[in-house]
Amino acid sequence: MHHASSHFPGNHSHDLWKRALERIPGGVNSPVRAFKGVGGEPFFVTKAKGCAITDVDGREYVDFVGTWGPAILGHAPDVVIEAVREAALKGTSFGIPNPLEVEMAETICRMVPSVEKVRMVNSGTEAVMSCIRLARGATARDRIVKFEGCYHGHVDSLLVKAGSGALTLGQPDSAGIPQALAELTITVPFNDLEALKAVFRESGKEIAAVILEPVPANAGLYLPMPGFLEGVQALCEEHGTLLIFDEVMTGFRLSPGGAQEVFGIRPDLTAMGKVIGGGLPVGAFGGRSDLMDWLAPLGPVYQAGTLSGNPLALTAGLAQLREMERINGWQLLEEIGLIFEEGMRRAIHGKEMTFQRIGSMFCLYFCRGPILNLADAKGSNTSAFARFFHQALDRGFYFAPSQFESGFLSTAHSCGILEEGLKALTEILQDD
Ligand code: KE4
Repeated sequence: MHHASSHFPGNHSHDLWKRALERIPGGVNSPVRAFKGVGGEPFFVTKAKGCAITDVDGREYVDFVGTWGPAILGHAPDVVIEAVREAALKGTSFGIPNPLEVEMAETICRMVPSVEKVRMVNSGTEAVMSCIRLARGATARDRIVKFEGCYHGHVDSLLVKAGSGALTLGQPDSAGIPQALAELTITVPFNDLEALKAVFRESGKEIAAVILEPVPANAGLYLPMPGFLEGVQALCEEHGTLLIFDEVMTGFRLSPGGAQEVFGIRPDLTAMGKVIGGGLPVGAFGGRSDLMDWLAPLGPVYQAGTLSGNPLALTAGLAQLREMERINGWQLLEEIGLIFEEGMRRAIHGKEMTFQRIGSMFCLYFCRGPILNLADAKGSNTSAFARFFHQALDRGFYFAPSQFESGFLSTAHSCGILEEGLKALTEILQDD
């Protein structure tokens, strides 16, 4: 395995890594950062601006991850930094209603029509966890259906993998998840309406909700086949089951209204995050008023959070959303995405590789496509991916350190930067 040249003497990342391993499990605060998927040691970043990130040794990289989604305008956009700097002078947290909470709620409901009421939380996981509890409370049903390959944060009920067959009860996908809980979650392959129909035939009246990433971006990136999302929605409606879209990554990125606007589907509940925090800790969940009114203090479904609606996080998120609207960032992202896609398709022409993209989200798989579900994605040659990752990194281009993640473009990825990146990637891929 080719390892990044992170071992040259006086390499501060290496020193930090050794210390991190002493005091932080696996040296990281989130597993994907540990480079387990690509080998080698992670580098430590001290600064990020636009599409550039700088490590502790002063090396600069072009960032194709963008902190997994929030950096839609690139890192540290001036409008966000200025707004946060000003807001910080007025305090960082009140724990008392503040005007920004009203503004953010109105903004989200304006941009995402299916969301009539919304509650702020502090991470995507918390947003999804709250949707699950709300769906179970409002329907008085316990079962949940999810799709293989979709990741919804580290929610107990959703760290569950398919049992031996799609219809069998879920198996925990992590230690610490009680079997009794895992069994309430049924997992079926994405893009497989027949499997979902079978689950509904078997357990329809017990299913509180079906949750999915409308565009799965945690197993690389693959897309719903035509009619799939509509089929899922019809089955939910037929059985009184709620439809939850996890748009933590796609929300406010694929369009102002997220994937649900692109595909014309109105889910009952939506989990959101990332972009609306401008890089600060934020999540949100929302949907039909009659469902959201089940939440405390109005209704019997409890949900709370000390830092929910935090003024700094909402300042950053509102500044980012406003700027995206001012420059019509979504149009720009599509233009940037097209340039990148054309270049990537030329670079991989005739090779055992597949490039998939929607808007500013993409994945380069090291196997033949199309990739339509997790089983297809698992066919990728992960050693080839790891070699590509390190060759790109050595040339100053940072991609997600795992084949099973999505890449992200931002409005800061100028034509010049893209050309440089595509030139380097073409050289790397020619050598293979
Ligand atoms: P957080 O709890 O990490 O804020 O959000 C969880 C989550 C929920 N739903 C979707 C669709 C998500 O993609 C995520 C988190 N995304 C990962 C990227 N694969 C975050 C990166 C990480 O885990 O460090």
